[in-house]
Amino acid sequence: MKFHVLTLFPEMIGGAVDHSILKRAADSGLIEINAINIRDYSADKHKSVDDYPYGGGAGMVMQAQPVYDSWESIVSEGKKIKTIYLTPQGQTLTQDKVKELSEEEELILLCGHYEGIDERVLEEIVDEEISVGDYVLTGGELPAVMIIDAVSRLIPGVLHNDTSAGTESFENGLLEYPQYTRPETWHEKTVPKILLSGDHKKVDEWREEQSIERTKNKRPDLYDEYIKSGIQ
Ligand code: 9D3
Repeated sequence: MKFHVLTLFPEMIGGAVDHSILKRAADSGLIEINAINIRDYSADKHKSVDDYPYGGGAGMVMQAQPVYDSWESIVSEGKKIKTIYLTPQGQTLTQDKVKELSEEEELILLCGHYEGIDERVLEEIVDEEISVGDYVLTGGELPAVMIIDAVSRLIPGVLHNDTSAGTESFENGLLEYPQYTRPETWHEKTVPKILLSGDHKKVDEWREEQSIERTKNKRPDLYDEYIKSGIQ
């Protein structure tokens, strides 16, 4: 999967994905990250990319031309690549959406800054708008990294254990069961006896029970969905 990120702060993308799992995925060619500095496409000698909003108001608006030209530099070879604008006004990212995006061969992630981007270029290039939740950030760079992270781990070979991406939180609509490792006693707390029994069937049943109980307590909203889904 190739991720193109259109941004005024390309170092925020490179820095965040140059570690551990994503670094290994990039090194082994499973993912590729192409961070493009929109400022490199500025047409004026001062390299400006923003201007005052027509109609007045606070702040600056990113101009259509450098955004369009940076986008055009990616799609000029004629291929159709889904373009996603990261914006607080978008649909909230979900695991279902992440799964859908992981089916694409390439993605273009457009990050906004200042008071937004000239609407006319958005009309021409954006296929989908995505938010990462109802809170206010300074720009779309961290959301772009979140999408890269969430999508990459669904690509076969990116995670060591290829079953682990499928059997965890949100996959069946339940939270994960609690985990324990050595020592058997820590701060006077012991590991649940059943996990030491070696009875895999019993262990599986206990874990499922714990998942359901946890979801009921910690995420009653997910628990309601789980009940309504009828998959118990
Ligand atoms: C002055 C602009 N704001 C009016 C209240 C709106 C605004 C636009 C852009 C506020 C923040 C931002 C920067 N955020 C993002 O670009 C962003 C974002 C976010 O802030 N929250 C959740 N998801 C996302 S995706 C992109």
